[in-house]
Amino acid sequence: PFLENVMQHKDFLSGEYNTSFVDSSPELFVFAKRRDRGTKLLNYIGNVTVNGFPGISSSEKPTFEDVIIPNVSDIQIADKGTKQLLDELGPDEFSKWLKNQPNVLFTDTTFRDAHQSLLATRIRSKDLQAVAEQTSKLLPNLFSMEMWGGATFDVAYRFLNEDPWERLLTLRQQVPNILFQMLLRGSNAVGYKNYPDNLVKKFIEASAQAGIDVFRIFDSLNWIKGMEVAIDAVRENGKLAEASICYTGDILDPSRTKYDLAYYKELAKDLESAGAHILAIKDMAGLLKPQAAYALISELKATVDLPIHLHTHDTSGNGLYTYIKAIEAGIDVVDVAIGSMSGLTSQPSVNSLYYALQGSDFETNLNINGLEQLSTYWEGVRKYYSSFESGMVSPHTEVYQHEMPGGQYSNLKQQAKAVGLGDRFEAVKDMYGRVNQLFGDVVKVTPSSKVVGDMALFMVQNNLVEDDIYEKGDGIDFPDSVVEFFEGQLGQPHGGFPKSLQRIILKGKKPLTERAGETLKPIDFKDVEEYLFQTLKRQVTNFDILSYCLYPKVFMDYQNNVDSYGDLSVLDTPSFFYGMKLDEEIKVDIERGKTLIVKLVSIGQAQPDATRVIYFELNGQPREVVVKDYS
Ligand code: 3PY
Ligand code: ZN
Repeated sequence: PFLENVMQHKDFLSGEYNTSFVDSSPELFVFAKRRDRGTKLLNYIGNVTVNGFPGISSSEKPTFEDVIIPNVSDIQIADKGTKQLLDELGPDEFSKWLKNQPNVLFTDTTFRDAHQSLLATRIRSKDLQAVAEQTSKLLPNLFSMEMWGGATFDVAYRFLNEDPWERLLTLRQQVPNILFQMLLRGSNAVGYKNYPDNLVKKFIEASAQAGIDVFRIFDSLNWIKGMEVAIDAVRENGKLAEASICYTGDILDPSRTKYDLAYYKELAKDLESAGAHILAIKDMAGLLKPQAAYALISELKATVDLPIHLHTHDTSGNGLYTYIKAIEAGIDVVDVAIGSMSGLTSQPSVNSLYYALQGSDFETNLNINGLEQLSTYWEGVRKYYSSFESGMVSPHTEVYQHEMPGGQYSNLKQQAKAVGLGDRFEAVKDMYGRVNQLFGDVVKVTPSSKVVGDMALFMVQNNLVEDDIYEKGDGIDFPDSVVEFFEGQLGQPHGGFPKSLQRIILKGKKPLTERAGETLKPIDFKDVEEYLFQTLKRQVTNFDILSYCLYPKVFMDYQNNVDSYGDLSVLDTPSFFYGMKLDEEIKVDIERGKTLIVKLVSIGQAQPDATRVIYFELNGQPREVVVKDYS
């Protein structure tokens, strides 16, 4: 292929060349990949059929009922939604419009936080795309759809073998009328550590270009310095900067003085000065009790001139009541999830809220029949993902004690299982609350929540209590995330670190007192591009460069998987997770108008080298692949 490329090159054809044009023409090294998509797909199906999928408990593929996709063929997409309004008004005027319009508006989190919190972020693009146009037509009055950020970026590559940018670009095409919202972890972007400022800026620019309109920015310690770079970058890109207060503690409890109303009012003023277009109250664990919501929102409305957007989780079961009180206090937007993807560690149900507001001054103009149809769709799809459910089946008021974010619950449970503490999760949860106090009562949200979780697991695993840390800490090797936290790598907590504990954990290392981003070396994106071009042997995009910078290993592993298995996003979800049953036949649309029909005929005996031959029919022709059996 190299020679073919050379011979077609314009300099070569014109005769005006010397050999240096080979060095200066990287496109010569871009070779069209062989199109053996069928074989790659069979390799994947064979492999997952024999070896299973990580985290999927049952080896036998269940029979799922067909999901019911709402029929919207005779509904036109509304030609004017919030997306058009933002494009027309620009972010500053849009923010004023939002504050002055009289209704409570809604963000649908079903495509991001709802499944991050209920199903370990495992919903695949295929299942989102199957209902995107329907959502856009049935819920044209939404304020926004949260559909990116948080853990979706990492999980898409790492566990789902798919490209999160492609998800965003495709959904953007399908939903032209509603604002797209993402969750951005300030200087941690969509990762778990601080990144250099130029990476955070470039990531925001690319996300805006790919279709994000509202950036909900937070810092995991409510440290404004950790958010400023991101707020400025969002403003420079002409998008909406929604800066967050992360809510922790309990403003109704006079004994918890660290995070009181005065603290939140100060923070709100600082975020307004930092350039926020919208103020978010990010109640990531669902700790904001109804009366507290009323008090907090009333006070903040009187303190800042910004529209306010409330986010909560329904873990305690009080989410709807909290929203009603917030609405009475004049909240502008609340985060909700479609009925069958709501409740528990997810957001409160929009279907329920619709009815709860009937007969009040705040009735909504949402289409309840549309909401019910979407709920039916998600009820069917959710069954594909049952292995990733957290096991929580009823509201847990204990969240008011341990204060664990909704998105962390199912994850920490998996982590506990992985280190052999599956049957001691009660102790882990209890320790989580105790570690919070040990650390001086900190804000707990990704990534600070992960630090508290890691320490809780570590203490339970090693049978340690608080006194042991103080008495024997000098001889204890603490988890990396805990050491980095006390080094100030995630920023500075309100009120500072507990000094004696910091000394014990750092063992002589000097902590940072400034923002990590100030001392991190800027990334040379040209270097990264060159490296990726040489390694992947193809033209690389800005998106590739960013993904590599954020998650180098995860991104390269994904590239290897694409090389072995091709584009797996085309496969239906049951087959993706469970493979195929004997004699089963599935259809795979690999591109528009091109369908593969795959039948699993038989699975050969394991050979001495632990391989098996898998016999398929592909479009009626016999085909075999050899896979390694890891059992
Ligand atoms: C995330 O950062 O992923 C969160 O959902 C925090 O609440
Ligand atoms: Zn959340």
